[in-house]
Amino acid sequence: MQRRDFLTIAAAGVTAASLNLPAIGRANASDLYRLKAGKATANLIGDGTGSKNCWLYNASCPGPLLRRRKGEMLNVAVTNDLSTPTTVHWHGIRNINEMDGVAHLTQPPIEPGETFLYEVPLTESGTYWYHAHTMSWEQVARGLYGPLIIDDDDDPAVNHDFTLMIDDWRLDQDGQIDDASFGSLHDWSHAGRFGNWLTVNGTSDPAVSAKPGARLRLRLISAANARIFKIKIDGAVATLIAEDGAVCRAEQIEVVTLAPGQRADLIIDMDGDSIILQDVSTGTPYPAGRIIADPNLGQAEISKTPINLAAPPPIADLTAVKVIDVHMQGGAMGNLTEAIFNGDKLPLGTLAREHKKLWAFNGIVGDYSQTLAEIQLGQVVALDVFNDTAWPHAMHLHGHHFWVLVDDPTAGAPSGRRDTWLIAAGSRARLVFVADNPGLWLFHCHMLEHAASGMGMVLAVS
Ligand SMILES: [Cu+2]
Repeated sequence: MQRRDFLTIAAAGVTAASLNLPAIGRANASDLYRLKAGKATANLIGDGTGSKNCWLYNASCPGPLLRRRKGEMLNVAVTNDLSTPTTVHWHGIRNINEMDGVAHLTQPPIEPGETFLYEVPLTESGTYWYHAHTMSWEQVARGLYGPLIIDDDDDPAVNHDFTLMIDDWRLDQDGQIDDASFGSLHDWSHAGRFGNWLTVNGTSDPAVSAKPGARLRLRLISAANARIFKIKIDGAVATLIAEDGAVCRAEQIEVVTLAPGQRADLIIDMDGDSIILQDVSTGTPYPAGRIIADPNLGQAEISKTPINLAAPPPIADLTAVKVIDVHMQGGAMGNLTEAIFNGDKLPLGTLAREHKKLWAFNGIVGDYSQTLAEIQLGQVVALDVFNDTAWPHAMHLHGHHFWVLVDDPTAGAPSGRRDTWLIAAGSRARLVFVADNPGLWLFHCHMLEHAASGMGMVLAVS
């Protein structure tokens, strides 16, 4: 919270860039995508400065758009051209466990020079993303992520389908990624690593053209390490149709809150000249992209017809629910005095100084070797999460989507299922899911610094 304002470096002279993402073709024989993680330069500022110390997939920022249809396989050969191990997580996908991309839990890390073949069944449509899941607090912050869209025959008809991947980067005065601040104990014990430069699809305040009168689908994806975006939409009425890839009850919305890892799908009828997107999370509106009506593209008929959506599924039967309490403590200004780490009870100061651990679930510092609960396959589970810390946390469950129940009716529980849910400081949420996917699944904070310093454990479903 210390650096609330984005830097103003190179604020002038930024040229409009397209919102359109590069897509990579698939090799015809086996429908195989290829991603190579490597060091690359990204034009984050947009004036040609070039941020040279990025790590990207296929030298693209964000990584290439991967697009498949529901029911297909996603086959991706990931080559590690970095000098450090990596893996790829397919965020929000109800994946088979050995393809989930969590190093040391679901697969060995992909070592430098190695290639790993991910074969992911796609059982649900919607807006997802992929990102590094090894030292993600650094690898995602350097740009190792990209969008993953799964189409469905039932998708609402639109004239344009735009994906907007939003990120904040911490850049130094030369426009380079601020290397020195990686691993800052202050960030790890507070809100996480906040950036000072906002990009949408890898550039600043991009603009894209649309047919006047078009119906648009906007797919917003947050790739931030820690910042909670609030994206305000001016110039048209937006209807929220899906969150975290899953259909929700359609509702009109002016500001979309996106915690790290979350997605929101909107339908917008373009009946004016332009649509302006701004991040208003800091109190000072910050440009986040524009959609401009261009008569040269020809007129599109606004379909004033209602948006046909399937209803979100009703919540699972809770009569035989297995309740798992998750008491989250730790961090700065919290009430955690000591916690168990590798079998020893240690004071928080020792944990912080000697082990860089700051957070605990139920008095135990979390990591991928800690089992939070063993769950029978098919069981209905409620994670009763109490955020007993001074910070919000974006809790992400691998391999499943959950319904969200909250005590406070004004807190606005979603109508559909989520894979990532923001829990405010001092509040509680009940996350309900059917454990119908066997394997070892992480439940962790998607503020990536928090995950690295204790906010994550394993749910073993068998
Ligand atoms: Cu957190």
